[in-house]
Amino acid sequence: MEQKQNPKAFAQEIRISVLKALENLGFGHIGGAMSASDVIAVLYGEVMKIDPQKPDWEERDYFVMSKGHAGPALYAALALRGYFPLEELKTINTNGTRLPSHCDRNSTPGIDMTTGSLGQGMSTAIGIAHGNKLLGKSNYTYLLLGDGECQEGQIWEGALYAPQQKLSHLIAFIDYNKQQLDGYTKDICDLDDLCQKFRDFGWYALEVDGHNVDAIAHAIALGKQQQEKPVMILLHTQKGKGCDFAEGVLYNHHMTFTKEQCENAIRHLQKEGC
Ligand SMILES: Cc1ncc(C[n+]2csc(CCOP(=O)(O)OP(=O)(O)O)c2C)c(N)n1
Repeated sequence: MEQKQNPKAFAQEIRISVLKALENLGFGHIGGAMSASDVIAVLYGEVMKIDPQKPDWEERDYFVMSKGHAGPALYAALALRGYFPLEELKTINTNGTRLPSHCDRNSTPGIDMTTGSLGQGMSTAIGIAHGNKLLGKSNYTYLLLGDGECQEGQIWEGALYAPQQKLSHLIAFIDYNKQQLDGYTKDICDLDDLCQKFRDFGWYALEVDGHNVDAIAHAIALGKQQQEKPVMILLHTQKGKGCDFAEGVLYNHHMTFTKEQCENAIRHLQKEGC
């Protein structure tokens, strides 16, 4: 088992590594990678029971990145933790790579589930959590959903099923950045009070500032205290957070950018520090 990382500094490293990785390509899913960097940093920096030397260790905690297009942020965290060399990040989304644009458990050390078709990660994470429960194991399954993704019907089948099975070792997050591929979620199919909706379905649900690493860690700790219900932590985030050419931009889901934009954004993140 390896050492823990300061999650605030780790989140900035993840953002910087994503930009360095995509710099040569000149395009990528910047918005949703940046909004998810803080929760990934908390999980892979201090919360999850993992061993980068043994990605398939059966006693590990599992992570399902259901919004699979944010793969680059997860790859950055995995590389920084030592699952594979940092230089490999530069191969993202190129021929022959182990790092396809969307997560693939058969390609990448440390990726627990193949994702990209939105909605499916809810079901697969429930399957992992339920399987581990049936085996009498105490490891946790973590799941990250997008808010636009929550417009998928499959999410709500899972929302019904997980409380029925008392999957208390399933801890889910929604990256509630209020944007999806082509606009604001409220204009396309409004999600309204998602926290209350999950409570009504029988989850232990709470909401926090998704860029406050201490608040995220505290919410996870609260979730772990209860033994009966699956946990849903709604993360209020900003799409593109921390990347100056993406933050506050409406169409920042999949963007093209220049090397100069990347370098400036990296400098900005480095100046911001932690
Ligand atoms: C089933 C399915 N329908 C459509 C898409 C195309 N798609 C990819 S990302 C995306 C928007 C997702 O928005 P959200 O879940 O809010 O992600 P985030 O903003 O956090 O990146 C869409 C529609 C898909 N991948 N899967």
